[in-house]
Amino acid sequence: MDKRLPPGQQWIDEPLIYDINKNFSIPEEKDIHLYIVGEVKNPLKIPYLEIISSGNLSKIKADFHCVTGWSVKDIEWEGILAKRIIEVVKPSEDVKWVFVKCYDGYSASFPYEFFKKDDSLIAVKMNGKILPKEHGYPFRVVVPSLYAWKSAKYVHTVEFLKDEKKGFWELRGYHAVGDPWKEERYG
Ligand SMILES: Nc1nc2c(c(=O)[nH]1)N[C@H]1C(S)=C(S)[C@@H](COP(=O)(O)O)O[C@H]1N2
Ligand SMILES: [Mo]
Repeated sequence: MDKRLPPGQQWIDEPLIYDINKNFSIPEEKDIHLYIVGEVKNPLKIPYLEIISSGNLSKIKADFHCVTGWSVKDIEWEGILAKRIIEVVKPSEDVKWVFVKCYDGYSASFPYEFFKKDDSLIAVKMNGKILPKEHGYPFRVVVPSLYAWKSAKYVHTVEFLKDEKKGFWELRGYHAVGDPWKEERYG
C-alpha cells in the first residue's frame, strides 16, 4: 500500500492537460495584473511583472491529484504563498470561501480553510520555469490539499467570500470541498 496515494488514484508521470476552452486570450505581459478582491480590508491589484521580478517568491513541492483518477508526484510550484496574501489583504473574520475566476471562462471555489494551508499558493512558475501556457500562465492558484480541478489556471481574480459561490465544475455536480483523502469527488 502506498500511503502517499489517496484512495482510488494511480500514479502517472506527467499531469494530463485539461481545458474547458482553448480559445481565449490574455493581455500583454505589461498589462497583466493579479486581482484580489471581496471581503478583505486591502484589495490588491498587483502587476504581473512586479511579481515575476520580486526576488521574493516561495517554493513548494506537492503531489497533484486529479478527480479522474491520476496523481503526479512532486510538482514544484513557485509564487506567492497564500499565507502571505492573507497577511496583506486581511480577509474579514467571516470569510469562509474562495472563488477564483480565470481568463478562459473557468472558475473554481473551495473553503477558505484549504486556501490557508501552508502549501497553498498563487504560482507563477512550475518545475523551475515560467508557468507553461497550458499549465496556467500567467497565474495559477495551487491548492495541493484538494483535487486538481480546484487549482485554477489562467487566473484573473481571487475573491474572498462569506458564502459559497460555485465554480465551473461545482455547478456541474462536483464536490464543494474536494478532499482527495476523503474521496470527495462528486456531490
Ligand atoms: N482555468 C482553468 N483551470 C483549470 C481547468 C480549466 O479548464 N481551466 N481545468 C481543471 C482541471 S479539471 C484539472 S484536472 C487541472 C488539470 O491541470 P493541468 O491541465 O495543468 O494538468 O486543471 C484545472 N484547472
Ligand atoms: Mo479535472
